[in-house]
Amino acid sequence: MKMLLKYILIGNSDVGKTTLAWRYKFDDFRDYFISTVGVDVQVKSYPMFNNDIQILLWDTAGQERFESISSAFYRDSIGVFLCFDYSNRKSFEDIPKWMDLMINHLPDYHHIVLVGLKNDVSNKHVTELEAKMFAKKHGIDFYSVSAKTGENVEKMFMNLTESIYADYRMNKIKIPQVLGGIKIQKDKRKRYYCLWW
Ligand SMILES: Nc1nc2c(ncn2[C@@H]2O[C@H](COP(=O)(O)OP(=O)(O)O)[C@@H](O)[C@H]2O)c(=O)[nH]1
Ligand SMILES: [Mg+2]
Repeated sequence: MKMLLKYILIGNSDVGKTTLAWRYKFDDFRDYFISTVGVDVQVKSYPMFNNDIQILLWDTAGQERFESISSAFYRDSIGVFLCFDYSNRKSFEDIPKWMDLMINHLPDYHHIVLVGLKNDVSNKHVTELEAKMFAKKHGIDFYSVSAKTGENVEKMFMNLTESIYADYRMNKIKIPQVLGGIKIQKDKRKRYYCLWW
């Protein structure tokens, strides 16, 4: 059995989304897929609990203006990583705009994670406390990560994947309801990509 989970990276240009996706991929490289519709998708497998869980991590390819991201990018996303950059105050202040923009396009079952990127920099213009407070106010998770050092990267993706898997095992995810956001596939053919377009 194969579970396919679509995760997306959202946030202003230059906050470090692509670097994060590459860091995630290099820890366990499986595949790399460049689409023709302006998104890059990193694929990563997790053989857990006798299941093969595959994460499809979608990254916008340089079109991070709010209006230019099509609703297809958000559709069926079971995990949303809302990214800001510790060294860029505006990237944090724009987070509510990203939330407003995408919220109506997400499936009923989804998780939103606030991500503070470039945790390694010394010139921080956002404090961890205010990021934590924002996350708490909106009932979402928060991680402080660095794609440069790798701090918290694997842990962040792994924790989300484990909690989705647990919800699935406890029947909290109704498959027809999230059809598209989560797919179960019984054979090993690589044709699953087409399910997402
Ligand atoms: N110090 C530091 N710089 C980073 C980190 N991640 C990305 N960068 C730098 O930030 C810039 C923008 O990164 P990029 O991944 O292209 O951002 P994107 O536009 O959001 O995809 C690049 O110069 C990266 O080298 C990080 O964790 N720490
Ligand atoms: Mg990028």
